[in-house]
Amino acid sequence: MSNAKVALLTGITGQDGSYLSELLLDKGYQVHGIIRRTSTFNTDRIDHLYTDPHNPEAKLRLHYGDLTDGTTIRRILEAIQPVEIYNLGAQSHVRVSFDSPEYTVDAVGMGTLRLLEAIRDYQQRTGIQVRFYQAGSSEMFGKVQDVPQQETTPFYPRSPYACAKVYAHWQTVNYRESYDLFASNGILFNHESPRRGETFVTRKITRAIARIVAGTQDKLYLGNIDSKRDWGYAKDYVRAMWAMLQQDAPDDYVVATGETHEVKEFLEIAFGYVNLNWQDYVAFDERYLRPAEVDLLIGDPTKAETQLGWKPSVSFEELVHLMVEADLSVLGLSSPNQSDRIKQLLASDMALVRDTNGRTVD
Ligand code: NDP
Ligand code: GDR
Repeated sequence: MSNAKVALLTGITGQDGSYLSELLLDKGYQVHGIIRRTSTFNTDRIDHLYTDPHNPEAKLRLHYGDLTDGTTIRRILEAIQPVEIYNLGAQSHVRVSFDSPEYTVDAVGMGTLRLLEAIRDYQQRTGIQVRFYQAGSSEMFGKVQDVPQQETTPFYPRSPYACAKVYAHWQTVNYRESYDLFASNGILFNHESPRRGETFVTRKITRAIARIVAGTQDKLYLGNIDSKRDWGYAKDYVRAMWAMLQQDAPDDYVVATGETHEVKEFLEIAFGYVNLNWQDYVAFDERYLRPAEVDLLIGDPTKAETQLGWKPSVSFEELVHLMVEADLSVLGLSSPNQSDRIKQLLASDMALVRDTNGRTVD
């Protein structure tokens, strides 16, 4: 019988799920993930971590389930008896949440409640304390009431996704205060990586650049490029999630870089990295506008820095270069401006970037 700590992740197949799994496995955890049954494989981001489950030494195990299915969540919890649960699962695309609000709110809002209810019952019945991490978002600040945004800044959500995250945030606080659960909210600002979903603006841009350099794409259609985001590196941000659950007491933390940049600046640095001018390639398509936009996000990470000892390790420019370089390398290309630092970052990250060159994404 192994003495490894057991962690359960929802959203293990996503960007953050893959980095967090790597971190937890490195620390000696037994990691269990909930995956959705899909008609095609959706485990590309964690395939490099997976070993045959018949091997008793296997440290990563996967279970079919869904945040919209409370019975299965309860069953998995009872079966694996985790001491830490990271709730990363979500329909996480803000624009799509306007198209599918009911589903988004069910998975993001009610899904969190289902997990909290399962933990509450499990903890009361067994006396085993479970530590819970809720993946909150800077989108909850929406139409911002303070600049920069801190833990005390009031929320003003501007999408079905953000409304559901606010609900999940307050339920997490409510369960902490009502049932003595160790439940912490991360309020994470945008974080990106070579593993970022292909339809978020950063990856859409870097993937398009690789295709433009390869000669298979000539235009990139975008929506609002004036909005400003506080963008960090996802691999840095999962360290903060873990640190929150190692504290003496549960709490809520903003995780951000403290810098903000327009989408336009991202374009300029990304195209500049392959010696191209973005204005020659980017065109506007109103399809990518949102009914309500979040214009400016910039976080104040002081509390995470002082209490968790957390600091980002990758600058905005390095992040952009890394993402472009990763998408180029999938196509067998590289930038003439590649530095040793980017080579190093790429080597420690690239294992599983998908070759989506031929795939349709929007
Ligand atoms: P991704 O979109 O990359 O991953 C989402 C994950 O959730 C995937 O594993 C997906 O599974 C899973 N999922 C989707 N719907 C359900 C469902 N109904 N039941 C169970 N699982 C489901 O997100 P990220 O990794 O970028 O983000 C992780 C979490 O952090 C999300 O909750 C997101 O909202 C939040 N967040 C993200 C930020 C960011 O900048 N990345 C910032 C702040 C918060 P599948 O692979 O099958 O689709
Ligand atoms: P966001 O990320 O909405 O901040 O949510 P996204 O990359 O989708 O948008 C950032 C900004 O870029 C503008 N934009 C476009 N966005 C997309 N996706 N596609 C386009 O073509 C496009 N053109 C312009 C957007 O309008 C927006 O202003 C992300 C998600 O990961 C959430 O789950 C998470 O909670 C927040 O970050 C923090």
